[in-house]
This record gives sequence, C-alpha cells and structure tokens, in this order.
Amino acid sequence: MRFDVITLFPELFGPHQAHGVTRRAFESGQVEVRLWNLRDFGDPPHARVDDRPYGGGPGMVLLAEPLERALAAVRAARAEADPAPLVNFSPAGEPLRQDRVEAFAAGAGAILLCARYEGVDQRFIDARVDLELSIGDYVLSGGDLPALVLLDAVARLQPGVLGDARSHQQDSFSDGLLDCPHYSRPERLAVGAGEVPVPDVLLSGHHAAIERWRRDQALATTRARRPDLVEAARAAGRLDAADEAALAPKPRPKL
Ligand code: 4HQ
Repeated sequence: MRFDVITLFPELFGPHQAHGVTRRAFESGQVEVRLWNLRDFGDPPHARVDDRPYGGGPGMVLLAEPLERALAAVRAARAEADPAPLVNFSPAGEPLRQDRVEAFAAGAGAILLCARYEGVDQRFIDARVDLELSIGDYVLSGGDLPALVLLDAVARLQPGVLGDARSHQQDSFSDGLLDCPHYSRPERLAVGAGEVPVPDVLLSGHHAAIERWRRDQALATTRARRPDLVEAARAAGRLDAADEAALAPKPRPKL
C-alpha cells in the first residue's frame, strides 16, 4: 500500500519510520510513504501557502491553489485506475477508530493532507477531500501528528510486524472491548511496605480458565470505563451467554 502525505513539515515523518516494531513495515515498503512538501507548490515569488481569512479574524488559511497543484502532482505520480481517497485531518472529522484503521490496513493506501494554521479553504475541502478524520476532541497545531497516528496504527497491523499473529487478537478494540490487564515477572512485587502478587489464575496453567479470566477482566474494565463500547459489542452480537453472565449483576448474598 502507498500513502502520499502533503505536509509543510516532512521532517516530522522520518524519525517515526526509523524506530520500533513498525520500522520493518516502512523500510520494506510494505507501507510505502511518499512525502510532498506543500511549500514546493506555493505561490511565487515567496512560495506562499497561506493567507488571511476573508471576513477578518485571527489566524491564517491554507490556500486552495497550492493545494490543487500539490494534489495534481500526487495524483499524476500515483496514476491509479481507482483513485485513492484524499483524507483531511480535522477536529470536525469522523472519529478515527480501529475498524477504520483495519480498513486502511487492508486497502491500497490514501493521500493524507496535513493542514496547519486555522485550516483549509473550504472550497478545496468541498471539491477534493473524500474523508475528514479526527483523532480526538482536542486542538492540535497541525494535521501531521494525526497522519502519523494513522500510519502507525496501520503499519502495526501489517503481516509480520507484531511477532505473534495473536498479538492483534488481544489488542484493545480487536473485538470491540478494551484489553485485559497484563502481568510479568516477578511473581511477587515489592511495593511500599507490602508485596503484590500476580493473579493466581495466570500461574495455574489452566488455559481455559485464563482465557475466561481475561475476557471477564476485559468486560469489567470496558463496562467501568467505556459502557458505550459494551453496548456496541452487544448490539453487534459480539457478546455470548458467558459474557452476559459475567456482566450480570451478582445476586445479593442473603444475611
Ligand atoms: N487539527 N484530529 C489540523 C486537529 C485534529 C484533531 C487542528 C487538525 C489544526 C490545522 N486533526 N488543523 N484533533 O486538532 O485531527
């Protein structure tokens, strides 16, 4: 797959691709990333890419014409029968969730527009942008970090990137629920005055019991922190009878 990134700060992308478990996906070209510096398409004589908003007010707006030229160059280089979607990152976009990451990971890529300033001339968005995505309800200074977030989430799903294929099945959201807690050495951890053990079941060697415990933990955490995700999993038919039993209110012990 191939991602073309239109940005004013292409230097932000190299370091991410050089590190961690996702490095191989980028270095092998499994996830090919081409960077396009919007400045190269700016208006002469000073390669201008932004200007003041009509109607007044603070901040600057990314100009539609440099974006048009950059996009034309990307489209020509991709030369596709089935054009890749142009994605713009914005707090007004659709929330980016794992199901959409999985769709990108299985697809042929996209063109990622990383805006700066107050945003992009709306006429360019209306005419050219296929999809607006948000990575959360907060305000960033640009769309570069959201693009890196998407690339990272896509790269780790590529075959061979996580050592063990089972890693993704255990991820948060892989089945619509949050992940269960994880424990490693030592068996008893000195904390303050006391010692904290690892939950017994994890040392039992009883694989079915371990699997049930992890599922119950995932259900309990998800209900406590994200009841909306439990509702969505239920509505999607992803909760079986054992899950519903784990979620059911415990009968009050008689006194
Ligand atoms: N932006 N999720 C880019 C964001 C944002 C977000 C603000 C988008 C600044 C220029 N993007 N503009 N949150 O905060 O995607």
